[in-house]
Amino acid sequence: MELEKMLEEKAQQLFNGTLRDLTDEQTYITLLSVVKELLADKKTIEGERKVYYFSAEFLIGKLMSNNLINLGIRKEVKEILNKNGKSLSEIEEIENEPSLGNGGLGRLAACFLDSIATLGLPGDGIGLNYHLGLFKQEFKDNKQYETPNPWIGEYSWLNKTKKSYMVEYKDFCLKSTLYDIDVLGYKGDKNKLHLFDIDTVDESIVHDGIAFDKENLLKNLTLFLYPDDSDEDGKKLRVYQQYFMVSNGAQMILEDLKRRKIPLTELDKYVCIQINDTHPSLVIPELIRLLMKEGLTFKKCVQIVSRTCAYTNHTILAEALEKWPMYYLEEIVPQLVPIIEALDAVANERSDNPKTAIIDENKLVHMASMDIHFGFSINGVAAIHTDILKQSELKDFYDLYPKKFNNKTNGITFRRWLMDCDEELTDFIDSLIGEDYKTDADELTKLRDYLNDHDALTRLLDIKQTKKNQLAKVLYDKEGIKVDPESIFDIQIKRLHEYKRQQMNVLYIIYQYLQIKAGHLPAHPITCIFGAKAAPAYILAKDIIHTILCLQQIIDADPEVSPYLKVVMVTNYNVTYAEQLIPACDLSEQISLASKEASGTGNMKMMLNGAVTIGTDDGANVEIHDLVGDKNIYIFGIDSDTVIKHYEKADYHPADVLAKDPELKKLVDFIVSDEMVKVGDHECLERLHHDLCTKDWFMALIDAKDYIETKERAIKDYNDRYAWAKKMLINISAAGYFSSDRTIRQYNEDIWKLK
Ligand code: CJB
Repeated sequence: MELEKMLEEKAQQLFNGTLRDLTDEQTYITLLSVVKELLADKKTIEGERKVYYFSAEFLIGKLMSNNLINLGIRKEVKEILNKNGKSLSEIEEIENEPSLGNGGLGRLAACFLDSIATLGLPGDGIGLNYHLGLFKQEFKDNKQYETPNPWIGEYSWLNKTKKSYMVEYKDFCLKSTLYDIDVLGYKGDKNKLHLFDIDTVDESIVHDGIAFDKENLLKNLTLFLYPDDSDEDGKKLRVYQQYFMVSNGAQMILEDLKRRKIPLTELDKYVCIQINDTHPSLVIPELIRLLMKEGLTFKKCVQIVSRTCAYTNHTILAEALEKWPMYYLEEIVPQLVPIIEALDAVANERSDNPKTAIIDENKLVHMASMDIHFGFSINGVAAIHTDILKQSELKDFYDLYPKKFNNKTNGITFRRWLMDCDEELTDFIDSLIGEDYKTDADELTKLRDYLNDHDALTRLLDIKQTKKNQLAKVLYDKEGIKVDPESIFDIQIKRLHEYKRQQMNVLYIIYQYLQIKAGHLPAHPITCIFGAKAAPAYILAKDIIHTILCLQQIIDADPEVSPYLKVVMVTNYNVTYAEQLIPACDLSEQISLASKEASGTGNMKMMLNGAVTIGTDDGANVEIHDLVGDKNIYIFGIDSDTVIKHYEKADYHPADVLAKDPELKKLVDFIVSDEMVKVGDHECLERLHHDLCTKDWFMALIDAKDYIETKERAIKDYNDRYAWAKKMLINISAAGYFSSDRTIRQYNEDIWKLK
């Protein structure tokens, strides 16, 4: 049936009216149910062998626009709505953003699902249906507060299925309910995202922000993503969640094999499980347990499961490599304990190196170690990250299993991160090189032909200006903040973490503020935009947010400074915000301490949207640097080998740096100046100041001077608009490598081997 007729009929059926009469909310519901029907009619991707992507996070973002693009009907829907007095973008505002992820790891999983389906590969996601997901961020008195983020509501993309499994814990069983979300490939067929849940979750137990009774599992199991783990109950809740996810997933996979009459001994021929970081690692002992229940020997099960599971490592930060005390497992899932002990024994037979043991001398179970011994592939997420895994972080494992290690540099889906978020740029690229790049991203290199085309460069600058104007309006509407759209938009958006060094950006802002106060104006006015959530129990991260918000207030109130420098910390940064910020970015801040950012994917998104990067040679920045060349990126800072040596020798002391550099000391001391203390909380500011002066674990002070100088150079260069436009075009033209379609092709060729 014709689309318009479908929408009218649905409007009639649901609201007894015509499209024209409906409110925006009714229009959204009408469109949602029509699109869900269109998705339901789509073919499921079939194949003998299938990948299951197990992940604690799927940061999928709003789905309407993406589904319309992948169905190939966005323009048509827009026109139909316009004809009826409505705007698609206003209708899309109605949709709640699913709150199923935190950062790059979760967004990567979402990009991967899009690319897997787009390439026509059979592959589903397996995760949990968190009712409140990650908290919602609010600011009060220049501080972050957390509140619940309910997103499901009466109408959503979730489809309740009839599938249900019993998950056994020590003292009780939980019955799951499975919800599915259709994942449609671009102009293709569909896969599914499976989200497990329980029916008894009770959102009303949450009080005073996001506090809740951590022991009441029937009510809290799937309430939050990453429930506060600063106490023991919180840590155990995470284990309950992880086991719930993997046991359901494993049972579903085995049930499917049985339905297809495939002997379970052939699991590895038909199924590949990609373990996204260590949160789903319990799938290994759980699968072994389930197979043993079917009568297979332990030895046989280990062999099958080891050929089925592959592990992706996303970080070298020790705190993120999970280690669970054995007694938690004894208390929660005792049925896995003998299996994990037996796996540890196998690992110890293979190597007597205590560093590769699964259970250490403190009876901690190292999840990553289990993945590496009993997975057939271990990958890092950018070239430098994989090298660091091989050469230092996981060296003992690499020596044991050199062939298992491989690199898969991350990628992003161009459907969301170009076609959806920047229609103007997409149309412009279409007009220059056609549309083939949408399925073959390497085609973007053809843009290089326009490097000396004055009209094309002018148009590129115009589009960036349009996106900046749009963002300025969003910031005004949402935050009540006025920014100058002619200023440079310098953007750092990512989880708040010391290794990402938002605090170093703070030092730049202080530098610029003091310069302006001293009468030295910047080469161009600059707006420094941040978006970041701090984990609720991460005190220093919250102190950094506090410092940024205090600076924002001081600068705003200072008419001498505010025409030239502006600081904006957006509230509740999420995927939807990212879609508005990224196309408007001039200067992309990727300033982690070299060696610490496994890859980064925001760096790729901004590059694709014509931003120029200022960054360290870290993560995927290294590959961006290689692709665009020295002149089209601003690289600064010490390199990863130097960083690693500092850690080995423990010879970095911030006090030494400050003693040698009084100018830098002035910047650091400003954090606790009278001006700051007047608007801020002395304790928070003092804590950050003290940390920087005495610890500075991520070496912000080593790189600060180079960073400031490099940023000043970038700002100066920005004034030569055509030279800058060339840098922009080179960045866009080189971004094809970072399509997640490329990444997924590589996963498939080297690891999954699906047809
Ligand atoms: N990452 O977002 C997270 N959460 C974690 O717990 C560990 C790592 C990020 O994963 C991304 C996807 O691979 C990387 O690009 C990013 O560098 C890393 O921090």
